[in-house]
Amino acid sequence: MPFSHHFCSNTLLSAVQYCSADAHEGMVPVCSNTAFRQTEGAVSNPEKLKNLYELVEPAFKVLDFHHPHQLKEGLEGFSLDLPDQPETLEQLLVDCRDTLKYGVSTGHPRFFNQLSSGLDVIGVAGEWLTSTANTNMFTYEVSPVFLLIEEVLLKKMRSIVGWADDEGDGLFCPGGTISNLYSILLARYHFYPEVKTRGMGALPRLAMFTSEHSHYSVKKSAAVLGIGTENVVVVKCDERGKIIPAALETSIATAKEKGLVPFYVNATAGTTVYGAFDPLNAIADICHSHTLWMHVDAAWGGGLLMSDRHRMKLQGIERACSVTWNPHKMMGVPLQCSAILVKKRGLLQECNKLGAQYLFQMDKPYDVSYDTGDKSIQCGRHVDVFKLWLMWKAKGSDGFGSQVNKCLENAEYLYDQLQKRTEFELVFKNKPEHSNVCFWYIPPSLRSLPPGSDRDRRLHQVAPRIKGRMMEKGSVLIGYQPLGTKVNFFRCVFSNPATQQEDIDFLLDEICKLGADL
Ligand code: ABU
Repeated sequence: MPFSHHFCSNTLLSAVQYCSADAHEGMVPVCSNTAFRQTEGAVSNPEKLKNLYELVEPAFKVLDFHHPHQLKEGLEGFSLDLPDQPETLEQLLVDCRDTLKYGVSTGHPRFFNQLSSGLDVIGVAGEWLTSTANTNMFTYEVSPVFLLIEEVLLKKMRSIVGWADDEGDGLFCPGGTISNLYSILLARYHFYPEVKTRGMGALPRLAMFTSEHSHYSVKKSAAVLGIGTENVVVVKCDERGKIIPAALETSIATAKEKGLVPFYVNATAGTTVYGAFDPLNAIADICHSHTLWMHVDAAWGGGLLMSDRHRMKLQGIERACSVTWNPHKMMGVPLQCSAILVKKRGLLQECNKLGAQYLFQMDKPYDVSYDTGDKSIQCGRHVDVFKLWLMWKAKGSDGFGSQVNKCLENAEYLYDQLQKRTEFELVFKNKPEHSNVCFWYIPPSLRSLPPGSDRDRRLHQVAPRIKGRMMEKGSVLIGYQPLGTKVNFFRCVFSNPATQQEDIDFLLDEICKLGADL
């Protein structure tokens, strides 16, 4: 049997066995019951997967926290130091086990800390096969199947966004920040192709627009691309965190009056903290009337396009010139998996092409348009597509839709509980649109204080202190942050379909326990 066939059939089972092994008891290997059912028909040993499903019990810790100096000093036979002589296989297994043990189980159903979470066994198998193939996405010569898989995925994602079959282009790249950076790079090149050879000195002073709740990668990209963070105009949002279209209009007019040249607007579909969706159609109208590039950062919200119940929240995304969509967030694909989708075909290649002759020879014995590496700002590019493709095969589009629905149902359940319980206050009253739920825990000592600066000062300290205790105990993990005038509050996000309502009840009870004496 050819090696690749042998590998393919064994990889899924190996991943199952790997995840089932005692040595990896710190991992939660599967998704929800729904995901299990979606997965069941796709592998040759459903009995094993069933066992994995039964392992989804939050009986172990989310993390076993140690300070950096403790890990550096070494713990119970676990040392980070590099030896001169080879270690034994037994020691390597201990090293693997302890790396997971002292890390964080982001697949745990009580890990609510990050937008990317969960652990999908088919995704793990995909990552494993990818590493075994150990190849590079720059040419068809070395990645024939993966490049065609990328083409199939990008086409499918563009059609889900709502673009016509003959429109569009795209790339998978390392994370949402880089996807957003591509969007600005392409917008600038679209309006000013001379920038590629003559640089920013040949251009007028450009201005770009993004909301106060948008991701910091927009400003970071402006810095990287030589546009400058001062030329990123931050537009006001409403109470819910959505950009105010009239404020965008005013900002564009003000920038023009100051002699700046607007060229780009970033709209967000699913903001990082509030999970807000900007009004895409209103933004598209403004972009159309001023001839501006409209980008939609749907890194977080893009997953909702997979759900018939929720995709209307992104109405207007089809009018964008480019879209960022991270399947490693809401779709539960193992990190990293992020796409930049571009409506104008050929722009990526024109903008980034340099034609290195040692890679992109034009006289190769196949259709060299499949050598897509010159579209990228990287040379070497990791294969991020196979795990997504394999998961899509295993679940179908409907399976992803069910996962998304489950996560948003969890968010609604948490929202309902917070409304019922007097120990908590919601940061904004509206029902969640995405899976983000933002709230304060009010300890007994603060409950009778009147609103004002003294209460705010004390409340600001509550979330970080609870988080510290939570990390020491390791029972659950949730993030916090201040935002604008709001003092530190918890942000709970759901992207792991393994999370059940009892995990949400546990979270709230645990916060009450950990914070009762504050
Ligand atoms: N790129 C945004 C990730 C933020 C988060 O996971 O909380």
